[in-house]
Amino acid sequence: MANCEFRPVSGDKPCCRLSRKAQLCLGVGLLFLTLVVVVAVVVSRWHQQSQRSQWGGRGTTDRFPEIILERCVEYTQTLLPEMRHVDCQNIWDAFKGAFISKHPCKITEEDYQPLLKLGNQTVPCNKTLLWSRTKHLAHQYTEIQRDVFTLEDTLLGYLADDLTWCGEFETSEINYRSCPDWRKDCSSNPVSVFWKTVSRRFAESACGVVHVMLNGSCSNIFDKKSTFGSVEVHNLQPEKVHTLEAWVMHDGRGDSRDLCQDPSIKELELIISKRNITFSCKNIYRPDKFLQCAKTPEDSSCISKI
Ligand code: DVN
Repeated sequence: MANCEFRPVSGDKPCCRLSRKAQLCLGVGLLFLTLVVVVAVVVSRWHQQSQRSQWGGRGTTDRFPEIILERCVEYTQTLLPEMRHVDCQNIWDAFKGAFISKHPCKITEEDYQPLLKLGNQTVPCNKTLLWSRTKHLAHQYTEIQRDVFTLEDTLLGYLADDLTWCGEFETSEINYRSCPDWRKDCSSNPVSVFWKTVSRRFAESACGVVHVMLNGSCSNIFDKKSTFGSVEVHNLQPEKVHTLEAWVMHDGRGDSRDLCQDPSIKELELIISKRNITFSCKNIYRPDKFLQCAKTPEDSSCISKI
């Protein structure tokens, strides 16, 4: 039986045989080279990752998931018990689903529809307060006048007020390092789209006399580019809202001008009138007294002109 051991055909030089030492060196060299390549890939991926998530705005608020859940329980169980039917875990899941694993500059109002459905809430007629550049004062007012609602006094506005959040495309991570800024990066970011979506719904569901608190100290008291001016004004429903009344808040230092004659207020009046909604305007010359009279309306000084 022919010997099957491989023997080179005559004239073929046997392949060179490396010494044991050379083989060891070659093995170590290959191992080292492999390691260098792996490290290079990991560092490059990390660098891309860190570069990609360097947005111009602050990152997601620390403890964002926990804050949403805590606020939801507080609102539905304590602040407004008629909302106690709401399942806060479902609310969080819907909120998360709106932005997790999605590119934070490609968020749509559709992404928030499941959350809006779960957080649907009816504000009584004549009890909606809109605002622009007067957030603190508006909330001081509704803190006293508990039957009047700003958006932040409804469940969804209460959950998200003053928070920031965003995710990253194709990862389930929340980005706590940075989020897109609506001016520097993109307007279709999770926070801006949220406020635009809930503001639209808030205006659409308003009825009766709607009030808006405006800042008389601003150069343009009514700003068409603000959320109030670009979203809410255009989503009030004339079939349900018969009057929009503007409260122009003075700085309280004795300015006696009639700021309802301001050109920007006249612009607001024209937009609202064209939408078949009656427009009225009041100067609130003394915001401090305005709040005091909300607290103690029976006070004799509250019957006089504010
Ligand atoms: O009527 C209220 C409320 O109901 C809600 O719908 O929005 C109205 C108030 O928004 P506004 O008219 O824009 O009033 P402000 O005071 O100009 O802005 C309120 C806040 O929203 C500010 O903190 C804005 O951020 P800023 O200017 O301080 O960096 C913020 N904001 C406005 N437009 C935004 C935005 N935040 C994120 N994305 C946007 N597109």
